[in-house]
Amino acid sequence: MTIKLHKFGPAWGLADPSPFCLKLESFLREAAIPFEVVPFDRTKSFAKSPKGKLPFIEEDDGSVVGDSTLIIERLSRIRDIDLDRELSPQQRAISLAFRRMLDEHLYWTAVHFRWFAEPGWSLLRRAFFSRIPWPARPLAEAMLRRKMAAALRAQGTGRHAQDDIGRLGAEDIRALSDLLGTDTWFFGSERPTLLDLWTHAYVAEIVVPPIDSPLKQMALGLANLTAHCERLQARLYPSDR
Ligand SMILES: N[C@@H](CCC(=O)N[C@@H](CS)C(=O)NCC(=O)O)C(=O)O
Repeated sequence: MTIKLHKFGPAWGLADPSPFCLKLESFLREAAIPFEVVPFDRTKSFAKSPKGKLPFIEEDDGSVVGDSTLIIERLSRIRDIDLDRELSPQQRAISLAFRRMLDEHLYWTAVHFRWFAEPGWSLLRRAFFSRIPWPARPLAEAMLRRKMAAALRAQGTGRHAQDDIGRLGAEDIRALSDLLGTDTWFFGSERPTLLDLWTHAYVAEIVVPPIDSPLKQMALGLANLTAHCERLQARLYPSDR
């Protein structure tokens, strides 16, 4: 029962440059679900994905499932896994609200600082587009950037001034730190909960890549959050260190 995981692949010292791919892989590792990674193929991976995005998985029976959250929900249900089993209904509700904040709000502020601010864009460009041969490279860059700008604008973040985007994202990061407090894992749990996996994915994607931003400055100033990120990285990705 080995799952095939379609993701982008290692970048910037992390298992993946996408927080969605990273949190799904963390879930598979934490829940000890066997998986193999299917190498990213620029021409095939998105076409094969049911939602046109990464990550997605293929199961033994041929099912192809997209969306990190829906995949985690499905695997948890089918395999009777509950990483939040120690949490009260109130803690589960808070966890859900925070996870949605990360997926639907913090993510977009981070997208801005990777794609539309410096030094993010220059670094992202070098990391992800340099292998595309000339003259396809500038076309691919322009096309993808246009697509990201449209998505960011439709979501709303793309309509804000950069200072506001930085402040809004930094507020989310501070809220994570405040909620974590002095606990090892959120809510004083004995082991990582879903919110721990989400938080690691987003904080690592902000702190580890060599991209400076107000989000990174905020995260680096919060010792409990950076320690939490390193703790989860050491637990689930020991050989990547
Ligand atoms: N809700 C999805 C979001 C996945 C997502 O947005 N993935 C991005 C990479 S971070 C992607 O594949 N983008 C390609 C595109 O939009 O064409 C999930 O949780 O898996």
